[in-house]
Amino acid sequence: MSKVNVAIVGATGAVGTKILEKLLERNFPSSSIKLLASKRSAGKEIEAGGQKFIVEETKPEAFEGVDIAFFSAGGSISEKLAEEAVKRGAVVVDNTSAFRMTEGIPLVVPEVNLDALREHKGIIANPNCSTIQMVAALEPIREKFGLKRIIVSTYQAVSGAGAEAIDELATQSNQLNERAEIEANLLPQAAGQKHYPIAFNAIPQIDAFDESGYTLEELKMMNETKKIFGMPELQVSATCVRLPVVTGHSESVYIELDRDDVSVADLHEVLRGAPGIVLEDDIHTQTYPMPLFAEGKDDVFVGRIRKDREQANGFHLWIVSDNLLKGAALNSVQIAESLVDLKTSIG
Ligand code: NAP
Ligand code: 3JM
Repeated sequence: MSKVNVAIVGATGAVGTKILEKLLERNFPSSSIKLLASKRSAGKEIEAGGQKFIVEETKPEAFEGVDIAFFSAGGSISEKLAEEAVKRGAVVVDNTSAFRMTEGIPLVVPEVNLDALREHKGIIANPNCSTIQMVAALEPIREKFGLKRIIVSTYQAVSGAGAEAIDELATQSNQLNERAEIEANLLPQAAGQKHYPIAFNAIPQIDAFDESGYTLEELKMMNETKKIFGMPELQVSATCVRLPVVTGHSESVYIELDRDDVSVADLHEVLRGAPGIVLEDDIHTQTYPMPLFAEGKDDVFVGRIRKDREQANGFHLWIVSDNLLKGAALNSVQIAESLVDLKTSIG
């Protein structure tokens, strides 16, 4: 397969827009790119990389002749249309949570488990944004020293909740500046019973609650991490929090290794030079990752690495990445690039 026909479902959204940008920026070998969204956007013109694209409505017939279809329009759209795309010969790279935990569907972060791609039967799942940056940063450590346990707290940006959530933060910030009443219509969850302001706040709920008391976002991180690492026995617990940051998720991660003879310098050594990872860890120069500076960058940034003072095999890390890039669009495009390279069963 040399050149491929591509479709992006959800092309007008926060993630879809970045998928198109990344395809063009990385010279993805496409012979055509079809932009798909809801009926509301049909006919809309989008300009990117000096080219003009016209958005079409997402219908089963739109996938005729498509080789690779990126889906990022929500789980229900993927559930309804991904199989329709596969039926017409496309390989689907799905950005939603619809198929991530389905047995037989690979859940891929290329730096971690590229080989899983070979097993695909038409659909490949892209993990949750918070999962991707965490497993990408932990993989070099896991590979060298073994991993027993992860406890993570996230500090997630509003762009992870879509284009409307970015607008809501901007509107509320203006309302606060003007001493006007703050209107909250979307977060933590559009379909939820209550909405809270995100401006100057921290909301400890992302997605709906499960009976167990965890949120679905937390369960995604816990379950997806075990699947990607192929370690059902790994102990993982997550707390996911939304912050008034536009783009860039941050994570405070506590890990326990298989060994208790590892030093901070050892972790620095394995992370330095690891693919897609940038070590920013020097307290003497106040060097550590921050979301404002990760925005627009492809890498996962790691810093504030400390050995736990009581637990010999315990370490604390601070991991930051652009949630729309490595957390979503870039990882999807890297999956598609690997598909082309591996010349798997498409085209
Ligand atoms: P967004 O900014 O709200 O965009 C939603 C996109 O879906 C828009 O293009 C929208 O088109 C389209 N859409 C809505 N209803 C549709 C329909 N009935 N048929 C076809 N397209 C429809 O959201 P986002 O942040 O880009 O996220 C989109 C999805 O990607 C999320 O729901 C989530 O499942 C997934 N996501 C994944 C990751 C990740 O993998 N790490 C991260 C964030 C999001 P219109 O403009 O026409 O409404
Ligand atoms: C990130 O409406 C939906 O199905 C989308 C919910 C959503 C997801 C998801 O569950 O697919 C919003 C933002 C994600 C994600 O990546 O898991």
